[in-house]
Amino acid sequence: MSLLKLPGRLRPWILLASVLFLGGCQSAILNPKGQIGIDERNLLVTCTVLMLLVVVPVIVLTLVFAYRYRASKQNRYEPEWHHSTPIEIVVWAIPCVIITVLGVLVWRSSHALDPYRPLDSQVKPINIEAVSLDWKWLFIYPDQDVAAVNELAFPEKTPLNFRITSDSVMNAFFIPQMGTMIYSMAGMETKLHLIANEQGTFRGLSSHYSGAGFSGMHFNAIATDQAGFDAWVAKAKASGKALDEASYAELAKPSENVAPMYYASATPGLFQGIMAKYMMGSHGHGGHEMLGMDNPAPPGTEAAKQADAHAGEHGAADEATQGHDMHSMDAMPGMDDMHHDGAPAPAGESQNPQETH
Ligand SMILES: [Cu+2]
Repeated sequence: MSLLKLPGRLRPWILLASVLFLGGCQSAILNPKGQIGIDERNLLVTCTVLMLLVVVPVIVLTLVFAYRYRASKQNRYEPEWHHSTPIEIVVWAIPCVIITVLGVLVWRSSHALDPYRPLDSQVKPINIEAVSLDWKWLFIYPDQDVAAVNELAFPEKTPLNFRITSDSVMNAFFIPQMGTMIYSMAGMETKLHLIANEQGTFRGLSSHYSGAGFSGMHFNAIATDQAGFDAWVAKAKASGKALDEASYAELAKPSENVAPMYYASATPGLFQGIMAKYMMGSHGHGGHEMLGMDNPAPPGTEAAKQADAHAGEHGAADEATQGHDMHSMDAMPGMDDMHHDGAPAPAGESQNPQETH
C-alpha cells in the first residue's frame, strides 16, 4: 500500500515514525563501530530508558488525571484527605532506586570509559600524535615514522593510543563511530584510547569551532586489516616528503579544505616541540628554548591573536614584576618546597619548564 493511499489521519504519524527510524540509522553515535563507542551507546540507551521509567508515567498520569478529574464530571469531594502510604512509597522508592542504579552505572562507566585509561588488549597498541592546526589535522606515527594530514589509518581490533595537542586555538578531536570526543589545546597534551571493532571508513572531525576554515577540518579514519595498514604506511613512505621543522612551519600556515597528504618521515620530538613553544615561548620568557621551537605562534594565526590577547591581560607594568608568577606554582604559598627542594624561587622567574597554566 502506498503511503499516499493511507487514511489522512494516519499519514503524519507514519511520516513521523519513519523520520525517527531513519534518523536512528544515520546517527553515527547510535551506530558505533568501536568498543568505546559501543559501550557509550549502551550507556546512553540504558540511562535514557531508566529516566523514561519516570518521565513516561508522569506524562501519562498527567493526562489521565486531567481527564478523570475534569470539571464536568462529578467526583467525591474529600477536602480532609491528606495521606496515602502506598503513594508515598511509590513516589520515594522508585526515584531512589533509579538514582542509585544510575549513580552506580555512571560512576563505574566514568572510570571504565576514562579516555586516559589504556585499553585492555593483547594486541600491541599503535601510537598516534594528533595536532590540530589552522585548519587541518596532522597525524604523526612515531613508531612507523610517517605522518599524514587529514587522513588517519590503523588496523582494526588494535588499540590506538592518541596524544593530542593544538598548534592553534582549542579544537576537539572526534570520530563519532569510535566514541569519546576530546579537546586539543595548545601547550598541553590530552590522551585518548580508541579501538575499531571492524573494518570501515569512519568520518572524523573537529567538533569545536576554531575559526574560518573550521568546517573543512574533517578526515577519514580508515580501519583496515594489517596488510592494508602496512600498505598505507608504504604509501606515506613513497611520498618522499619529510616532515621536518621547515615543512612543518609551511604546513602550520592557515589553509582550508586541505586534501589528505602524507609524509615519508617525521622529525622525532616534533610533537613535544609544538607543545613546548606554548608552555614558555608565547609568554616572552627568555632562556627556555626547547627543541629549537620556542618561537611564538606565527603572526596572523588564531593562536597568535589569542596569545596577544592573553599577554594584554597581564599588563605591561606587572609583567615586569610578578605578573607571571600569578599563575605559576612558585607564587603559591607552601608550594616552593615541592618544586625546588626547599630553595625559594627567585622572584619573577619560573623554574619549572613543565609549568603552564
Ligand atoms: Cu600568562
